[in-house]
Amino acid sequence: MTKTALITGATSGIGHATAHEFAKHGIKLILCGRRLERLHTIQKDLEKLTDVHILNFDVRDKEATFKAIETLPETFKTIDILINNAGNAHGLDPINEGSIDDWDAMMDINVKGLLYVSKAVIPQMTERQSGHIINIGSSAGKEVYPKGNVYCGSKHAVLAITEGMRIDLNPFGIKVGAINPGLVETEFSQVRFKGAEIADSVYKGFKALQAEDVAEVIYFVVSRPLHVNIADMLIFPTAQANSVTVKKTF
Ligand code: NDP
Ligand code: 8X3
Repeated sequence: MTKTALITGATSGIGHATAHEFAKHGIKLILCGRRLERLHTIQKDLEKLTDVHILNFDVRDKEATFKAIETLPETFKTIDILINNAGNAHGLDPINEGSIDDWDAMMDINVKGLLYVSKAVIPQMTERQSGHIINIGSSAGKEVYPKGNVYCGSKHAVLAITEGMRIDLNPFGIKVGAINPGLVETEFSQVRFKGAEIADSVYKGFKALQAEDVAEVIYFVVSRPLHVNIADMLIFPTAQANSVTVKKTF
């Protein structure tokens, strides 16, 4: 039977690549993001491969999140796979110098946004006693690095919430897991450094993970047999050993 996946943060990076990977395998898509024009362009592109519906909302907006998911058309109402991917780092500052706006953005998007979307989708999964939730965590959810403070906190929270979801949704036969990448070359650093020049240097001197590398792993995870749940996965580029150890050519 054709499955339907809802992917947050599908306008760019890992979410966009995952949409493409799923479309190649005929999975129906509900693609979410704030940048409507991009959603339209991606929809047009992927509709050559599968059915695509777009939802334009900010995951920080509780009401908009619930409304978007409640008003899905009948043919997209049954969500088999939820990919909680929307998120970013905002800033890289020691805790004594960090911006409260950046902290709000990371906690509101990476943690609370993930919870809002999950709250809107989980009831139909518990009712059907089936479903698969994948939360995109990070290596930053496994170890804290200098100046990573609140971003690392938000991703540690994602991992704790993932474990909690897996326990609480266990009686319903719902799969829950986290995929935790290291350095992935996406718009992530542009957002983190607000377009400043330093963003261009983050992936220089080594081969970072590409969004497609992570997307292939996500498809592998969702395509396992019913009795197999990949609960947690840490993926680094070969050049990276942990958050602060990266073998560069200069
Ligand atoms: P991108 O910046 O390329 O993509 C982020 C996506 O999140 C965009 O599609 C963006 O869409 C969406 N998004 C951001 N804020 C909101 C919001 N308020 N409401 C709705 N959607 C939002 O980064 P990545 O693809 O790299 O990041 C995806 C996930 O992977 C994030 O959770 C990130 O923390 C995680 N990650 C990234 C790593 C990396 O090195 N790149 C490593 C480990 C984890 P739009 O702006 O259109 O709303
Ligand atoms: C993104 C990876 O190391 O930039 O989650 O925090 S890192």
